Amino acid sequence: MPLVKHSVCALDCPDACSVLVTVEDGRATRLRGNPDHPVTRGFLCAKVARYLEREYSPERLLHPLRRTGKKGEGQFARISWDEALDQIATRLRAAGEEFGPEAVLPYSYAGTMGYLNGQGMDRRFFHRFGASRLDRTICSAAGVAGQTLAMGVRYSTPPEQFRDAKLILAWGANILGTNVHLWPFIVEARRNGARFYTIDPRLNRTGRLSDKHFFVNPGSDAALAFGLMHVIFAEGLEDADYIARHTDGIDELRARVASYTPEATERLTGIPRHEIAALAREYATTRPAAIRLNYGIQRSERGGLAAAAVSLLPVITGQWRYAGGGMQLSTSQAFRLNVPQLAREDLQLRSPLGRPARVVNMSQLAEALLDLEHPPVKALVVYNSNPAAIAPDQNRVLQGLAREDLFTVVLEQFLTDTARHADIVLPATTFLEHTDLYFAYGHYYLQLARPVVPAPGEARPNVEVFRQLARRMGFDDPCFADTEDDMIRTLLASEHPFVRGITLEQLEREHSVRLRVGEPFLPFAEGGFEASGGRANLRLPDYEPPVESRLGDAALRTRFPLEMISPKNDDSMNSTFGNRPDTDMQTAVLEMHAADAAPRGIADGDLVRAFNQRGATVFTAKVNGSLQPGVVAAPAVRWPSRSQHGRSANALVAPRLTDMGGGPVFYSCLVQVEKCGD
Ligand SMILES: Nc1nc2c(c(=O)[nH]1)N[C@H]1C(S)=C(S)[C@@H](COP(=O)(O)OP(=O)(O)OC[C@H]3O[C@@H](n4cnc5c(=O)[nH]c(N)nc54)[C@H](O)[C@@H]3O)O[C@H]1N2
Ligand SMILES: Nc1nc2c(c(=O)[nH]1)N[C@H]1C(S)=C(S)[C@@H](COP(=O)(O)OP(=O)(O)OC[C@H]3O[C@@H](n4cnc5c(=O)[nH]c(N)nc54)[C@H](O)[C@@H]3O)O[C@H]1N2
Ligand code: SF4
Ligand SMILES: [Mo]
Repeated sequence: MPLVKHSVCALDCPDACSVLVTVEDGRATRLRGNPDHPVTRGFLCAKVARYLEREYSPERLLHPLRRTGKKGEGQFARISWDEALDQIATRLRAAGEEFGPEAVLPYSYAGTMGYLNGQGMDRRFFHRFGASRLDRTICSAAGVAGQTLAMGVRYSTPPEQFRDAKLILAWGANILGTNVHLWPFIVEARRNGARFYTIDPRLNRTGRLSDKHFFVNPGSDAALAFGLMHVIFAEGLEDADYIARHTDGIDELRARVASYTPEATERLTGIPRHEIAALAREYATTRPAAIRLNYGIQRSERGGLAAAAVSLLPVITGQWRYAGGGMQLSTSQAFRLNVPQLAREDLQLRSPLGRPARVVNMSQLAEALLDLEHPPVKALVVYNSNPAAIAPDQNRVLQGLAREDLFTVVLEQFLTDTARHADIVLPATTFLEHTDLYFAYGHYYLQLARPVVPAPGEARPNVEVFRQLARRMGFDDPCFADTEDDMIRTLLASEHPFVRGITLEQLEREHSVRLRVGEPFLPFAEGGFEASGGRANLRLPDYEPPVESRLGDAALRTRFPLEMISPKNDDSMNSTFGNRPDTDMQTAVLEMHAADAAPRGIADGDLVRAFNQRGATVFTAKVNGSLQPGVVAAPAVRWPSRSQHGRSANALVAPRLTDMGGGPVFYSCLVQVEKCGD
């Protein structure tokens, strides 16, 4: 008899879907979206509907491996778990003894969004060891910093409330591609008369279905937000009462945006002046209006300011007063669980360092591996991430990973390019095979998942690997013996009103539990900001075009005149499905405008080389109307080894950091493009 079991999609996606798994004779045979979940609503995205191909792929890693060939070659021999863990413990201990514990660097991101396997036993282990601390900036750091500057606290409009909006702006947000479970609420709103606009340098699937698309120059969103505010103030369309009661610095904001006339804003953003004025009026006078801001806007040099400036629009217009108004960037901050106790930062004081270790920014992995000296990074432990594909400045990252004196351990499900550089590869379980508790960044439901199928071969959860390593290192703190359930109870031991009273037993029964945020959730209807003495902070720095942009460094632009963005691929999850044959270079297209293709002798379907001072990548040209002249778009992340030239888009991306938060600048990247020789 087939059984239907509950799970949760663990991929790095705002939707955190509730999944129903059909299991027959211990094997999963079908995945579908839970029809009873208020956000999943019975469907999964196309990429995860096919997840069982990945689960049962013949390419899954099943046993620990030791490298036998050169780094990157992919030659390995099978070893036992005991041998693997002994060797890792010996090498980490040796690196710590010779260079100090900070010579060990963990590198992880969101391969799984589970708390336990993503930020649980691993954190405890590295804190107790005294390893360098990783600043996990690769995705959202600039946006977090910008929003915090403006609002102090980052609560968001719940997805369900978008159905009540009369105007929806998708701003740097490819909803159909990366957040598809918001879409049904937008459809419902439109059925009730709402208008839906997109603001993006690229006309993607979402833009094609919008009522109006605004092509914005990459990295100029802060200028656009200032330009909209200019019109709103000039025409007296602001909510003066809300501003007076809940904000600080209105005079400074008025002064800041005074020069952002529609004409000036058109020069900076590329959006015609009359459209800027019309959008400002419509946004300020339509109630409620909701903004779906996504992290696409903050992967540029001015990304922090962009997030801060856009965040002030619903504030100065009082849109937060209404259900169906406000803004959503991320809902994650409302998950006020006891994360400090899960991660046990206090263990750093018991490490040989006796103090918090140095911090290494994950967006500058190349610098960390090639330039750090006191101490150098001598051992790297990678899990839930594939830096060879996803990190900026790929050539230098690969050079760092190839260092013969670097001891690298990779916990993985597949032999990624990063794993190919490992000395020891450890086979990891998938979300269908281990217990975890999940937050979300696109809704307000906390979810529990138990294993629904057995792990194949000798694959183990990250939690278990770090528990075993702790034992081998002789860490006798009782927390290293915690079970998964102990860790979940630790997380739930929080007195915050959003989570107080949620128990493991309730999660076991209900699988998905809404945070106690109220329904509707109106986080700022009566103020409640935490930026400037309990108010929103309207004092923002001025905008400047990114160095790598059409209005940036003129000398650089003469050599590399095109702005390259590399937004998310609809068919993948970052590099996670990079082993699928259909994510190879056939689909690695460089989209460009005919006005840029023609003078270079490039026709649709030609092989082209995009290059700059950092590297080169080969793509198939796709000449279409998705971009304005001067902008080209590559797929976000492919495995370099699966690329025609051995490099993917990140070989072109600078190691420069964003204006706030120390994030990467994936979408501020000047390149030249030429046709490949015959
Ligand atoms: N299918 C799929 N889904 C995913 C992912 C994936 O790889 N594939 N990745 C997941 C992850 S890690 C994340 S963080 C989220 C991200 O979700 P999104 O933020 O929606 O995705 P991005 O592609 O990063 O950026 C969104 C849009 O921003 C646009 N953009 C680029 N530069 C600018 C700019 O300067 N201004 C403006 N206004 N727009 C700009 C891009 O063209 C893109 O359409 O998606 C998650 N979901
Ligand atoms: N050019 C460009 N680069 C980008 C972006 C872009 O838009 N453009 N987007 C950036 C963004 S927003 C992000 S978030 C990063 C994403 O960067 P990463 O977080 O590194 O994302 P993935 O490439 O999906 O790699 C996750 C890996 O974790 C593994 N994994 C999954 N579950 C588990 C588990 O339980 N245990 C272990 N041990 N491993 C597991 C998967 O097999 C996969 O190889 O990429 C960034 N890079
Ligand atoms: S990737 Fe996102 S949309 Fe797809 S199943 Fe997972 S959570 Fe849902
Ligand atoms: Mo991300």
